[in-house]
Amino acid sequence: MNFDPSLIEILQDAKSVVVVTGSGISSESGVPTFRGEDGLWKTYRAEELATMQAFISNPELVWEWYDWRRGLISKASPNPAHKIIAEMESRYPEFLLVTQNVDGLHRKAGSKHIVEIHGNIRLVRCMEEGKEFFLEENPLSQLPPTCDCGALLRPAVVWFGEMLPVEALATAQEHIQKADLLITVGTSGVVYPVAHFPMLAKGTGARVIEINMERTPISSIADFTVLGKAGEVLPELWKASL
Ligand code: BJW
Repeated sequence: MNFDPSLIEILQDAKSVVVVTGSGISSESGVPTFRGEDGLWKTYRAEELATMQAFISNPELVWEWYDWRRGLISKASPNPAHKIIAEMESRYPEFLLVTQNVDGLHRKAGSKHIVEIHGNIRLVRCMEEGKEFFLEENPLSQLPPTCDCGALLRPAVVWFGEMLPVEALATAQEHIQKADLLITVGTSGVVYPVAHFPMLAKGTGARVIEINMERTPISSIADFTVLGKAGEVLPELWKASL
């Protein structure tokens, strides 16, 4: 792969870096994305399942979707893109990974400075008591699963119309405001508030690099958009910048 020399310079000169990832980074690990060809489960779109309204009207259906995804995720391994991002931590004095993914693959790859801004699919929350804990049973023997107290359990993830975890959002925003480089990888850039992060970074003078298979709304403000598979582009880009 041939890269523009100024793109490589940006990677070499950066001191404070934020990487924002979306489901596209895990597609090469066998985890489906939300939109596009991959994004349908049965006849449902993510927007129809990832809501409290959907859960209240049909918890079994929503849990069936999560149980299916939990199964895929439990068998998935990090790909070269996850591994390069884990390596990035030790190169930059300031580094934060903000992932919208709930699959835990970044942690499996070794990332430590990470914010899982939409939660984690292995975690569940009691609808009555609010307590959260890891539910490792896979597949689940009972759909929908219930808490010891008898109440319904829900996946501890962020659905449409719900607030993102306050601390996670604040950490992400603080790092973005002092970053000199923000890199997005495998996100369509349509789901807020994360979709606003590249603009926030531009507003405080940072450079923005996008890696995606296709152009997205982020492309119009990015300094560079590199089209291709994250698992192929990131290792090449990283090697070229060493
Ligand atoms: C590759 C590749 C490869 C493929 N290599 N690339 C305006 C301002 C602010 C808010 C809103 C607004 N308008 C509407 C809202 C509300 C809403 C929203 O954003 N809606 C939009 C759809 C318009 N946002 C919310 O409700 C959020 N909360 C909120 O704003 O709270 C405040 C509030 C409260 C009450 C009322 C109003 C405001 C919460 C959003 C929660 C999103 N949750 C989900 C599910 C998480 C749990 C789960 O996993 O089940 O998060 S939905 C889904 O979308 C998931 C993802 O994290 C998220 C983003 O998707 P992502 O990761 O970008 O995936 P895709 O599929 O869209 O894209 C994949 C990309 O990868 C593609 O571009 C491919 O090309 C690429 N790709 N393979 C590189 N190999």
